[in-house]
Amino acid sequence: MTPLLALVVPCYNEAERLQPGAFREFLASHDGVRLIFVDDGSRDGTFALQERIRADAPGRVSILRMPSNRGKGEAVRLGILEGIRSGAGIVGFWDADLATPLDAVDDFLAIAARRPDLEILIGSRVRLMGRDIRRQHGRHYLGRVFATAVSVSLDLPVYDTQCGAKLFRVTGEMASVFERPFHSPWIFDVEALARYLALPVGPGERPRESRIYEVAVRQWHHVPGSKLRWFDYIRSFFELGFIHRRYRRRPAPRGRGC
Ligand SMILES: Nc1nc2c(ncn2[C@@H]2O[C@H](COP(=O)(O)OP(=O)(O)O)[C@@H](O)[C@H]2O)c(=O)[nH]1
Ligand SMILES: [Mg+2]
Repeated sequence: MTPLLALVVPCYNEAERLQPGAFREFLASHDGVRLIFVDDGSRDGTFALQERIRADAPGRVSILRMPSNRGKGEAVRLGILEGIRSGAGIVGFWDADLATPLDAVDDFLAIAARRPDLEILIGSRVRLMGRDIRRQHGRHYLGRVFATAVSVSLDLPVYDTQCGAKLFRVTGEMASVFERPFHSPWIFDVEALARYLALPVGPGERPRESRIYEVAVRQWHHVPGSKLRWFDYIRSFFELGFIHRRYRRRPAPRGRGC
C-alpha cells in the first residue's frame, strides 16, 4: 500500500531512549504511515531495537543502516529520499527521543489535509498557556537568540527551526531540496528551508514563505541524553552565516537607469 506519510526517525546511539512500545502503538493506530529508521553508525543496541519494531509491524518499517556516523542531516536526507521513493504523499522526520510525542503527527496531518496549499509543516515550541512545553532554561534562551538570528537571516517570521518534528509535502521541487547533501551538518533544517525558499516561483504562484506553516505543538518535553554540546551552538552561528551567503534571496535585478 502506498503510504500517506513516510516518517524518518534518525537514530544515533539511541538504545537508552528509543521506546519500541510507543512506535508499535503508533503504527497500530495509523494505517497509512510507514516508518523509516536510520541507524547512523550506532555502537550500542539501537539497530537491535529498530529490528524489534520492524518485526512487530512487517512491511511498515524499514531501516537504513549506515556503516559509520554521517550526522543527523545526512541521515534524515537519505531517509526522506527513501520515503519519496516509497510513493508517500507526505514525508517528514521525528526525533527518536519523542520529545514531541507521536500523537502530534495527527495534528500535523489534519492541518495538511485542511490546507493543501501548505508544503512544509514545522513543529514549534511556543510556551503558551494550555501547552506543555518543558525546555531547559539555558537551551531555551540560547535557542531564542539562534531562532531570531535565523529569522533575520532568512527574512522569514519563523519562531523555531530546531524542533525535531517536520513534515514536507512531496512534489518534484521538494525532492530537489533533498537531492544533494547539506553543507551544514548541525542546522540542516535551516538549510532545507533556505533551499526551499530559493526555489523559483512561477508567475501567479504563491510566494514560498506562504506555503510554510508552524505548528505550535501541544507538548514538548526535553529528554535527557541529548547529543548536542554547548560548542555545537557556537558552530550553528557559523553555519548560519554560510547558509545566509549561499542561499541569500537576491532582489530581482533592476534595469540600469540612464
Ligand atoms: N542519524 C543521526 N541522528 C542523530 C545524530 N545526532 C543526533 N541524532 C538524532 O537526532 C535526534 C535529536 O537528537 P538529540 O540529541 O535529542 O538533540 P536535541 O533534542 O536537539 O538535544 C535524535 O533522533 C537523535 O538520535 C547523528 O549524528 N546522526
Ligand atoms: Mg532531543
